[in-house]
Amino acid sequence: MTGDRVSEKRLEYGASRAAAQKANTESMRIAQMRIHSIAIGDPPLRSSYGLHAPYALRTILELESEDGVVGLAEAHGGDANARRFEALRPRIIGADPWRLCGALLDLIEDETPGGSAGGADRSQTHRVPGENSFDADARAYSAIEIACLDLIGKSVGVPACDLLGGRVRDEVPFSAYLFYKHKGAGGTVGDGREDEYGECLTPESMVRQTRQMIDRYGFKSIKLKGGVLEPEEEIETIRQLYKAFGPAYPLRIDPNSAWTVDTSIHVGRSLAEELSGEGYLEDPAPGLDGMAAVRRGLLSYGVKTPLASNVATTAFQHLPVAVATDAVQVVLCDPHYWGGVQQIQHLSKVCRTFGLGLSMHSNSHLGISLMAMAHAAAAAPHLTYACDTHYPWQADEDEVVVGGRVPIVDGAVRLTDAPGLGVELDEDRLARGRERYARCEFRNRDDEAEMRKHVDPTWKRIVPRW
Ligand code: GKR
Ligand code: MG
Repeated sequence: MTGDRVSEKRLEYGASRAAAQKANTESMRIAQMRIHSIAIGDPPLRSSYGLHAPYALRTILELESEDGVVGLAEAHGGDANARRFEALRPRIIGADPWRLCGALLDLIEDETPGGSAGGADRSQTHRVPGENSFDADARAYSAIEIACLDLIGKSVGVPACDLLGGRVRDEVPFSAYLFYKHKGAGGTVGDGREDEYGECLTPESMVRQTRQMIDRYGFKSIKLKGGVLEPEEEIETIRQLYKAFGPAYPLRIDPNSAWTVDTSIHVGRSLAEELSGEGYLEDPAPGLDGMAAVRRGLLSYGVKTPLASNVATTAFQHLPVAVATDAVQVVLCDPHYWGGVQQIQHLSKVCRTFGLGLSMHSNSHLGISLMAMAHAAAAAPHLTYACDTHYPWQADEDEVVVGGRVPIVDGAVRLTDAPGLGVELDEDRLARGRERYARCEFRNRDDEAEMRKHVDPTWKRIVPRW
């Protein structure tokens, strides 16, 4: 082809592409955004942050195209998160969902020195540093990306994970997520909800909790939320779990920075065998410095248990130091605050490049989040551990998707050919979630305050405590 023919062809191609895009964008403008603040029952689970309130808060986001297709996402809850979405409304309405994430990239990519993309170290608190912080932006971006993928997937009849190059697995494994807990099932106080697991504050009751969860969901690995009892009692809990389930069921323990470097090394040494194989020690001590010191200490005793993190490592910006100091060997990603599904794909590649493992973090959530997590995991080539999920702690009566709870079978969520995330919103269930939100007193998560109300009026979060 001569030079002229080539440019003609380019022009033709450009013209037809532009026409196709015009047709697409005409039918694919976002016409409506609905933000629903809901409350869901949550049992009195303990962690080093304190105590879960009887309700966990979530935001359900709906993006509807002009032709009536609705994309869904589930995000952190409470008034501040809802306001963040509201503030973004002018950038969302009228936008093309195929292009929206590109147009909003500034929410996750201000990486200039002193720029907003810091990603909070969550050693000290769960709370987002500020409504207009990078964390708040990254959370909002994540949900918008997921809702766009759902909307696009439902428009073209393709599952969300397959829009992004194609799934690398059909089944996404999750682990049994164990918590020390008080008696109670959460939800409306005194409404007689069944407390499936009962009080669990001893090693023996934790073995029982694990058995119940594994019997019901078929999980093949186990994570214990620690940082609640004296370290020796938590060591004993892991030992009993190992006796009952190991080594076939890999074990992890996560005290959310409750231990000093010395205590972390002591626990790591004491549990070297129990946490071996596909186990890990998650966020034992605060900060990347603390984690690096724990790693050095453990290696000096020949203990190679990997250190995992979703507290000291919450954003890409943490990775250079985490890698250079060997503070973290397994990153727990989370599509809810790492920037959605595509950022998890990028993270997966980065982790592989630097020889890090990849797992997934969770917080109290419903089925839309579970499906977003499953699609993110399915689209991430290098995912080396079963993901966390709080889903077993939530009740069917709080679920908002059509048909009720998403099944976890043999410890895994199975991805089908259903378009988008593969779930639809049930309007009645959603309305009940909104009512619960209107009725309940909570507007943000404050586990420390709950601890003072229900367990110990003098309780304060001390990091590290032991
Ligand atoms: O639900 O109490 C909890 C957990 O402690 C959660 O908030 C953490 O963010 O599961 C999380 C973790 O792995 O650190
Ligand atoms: Mg963790």
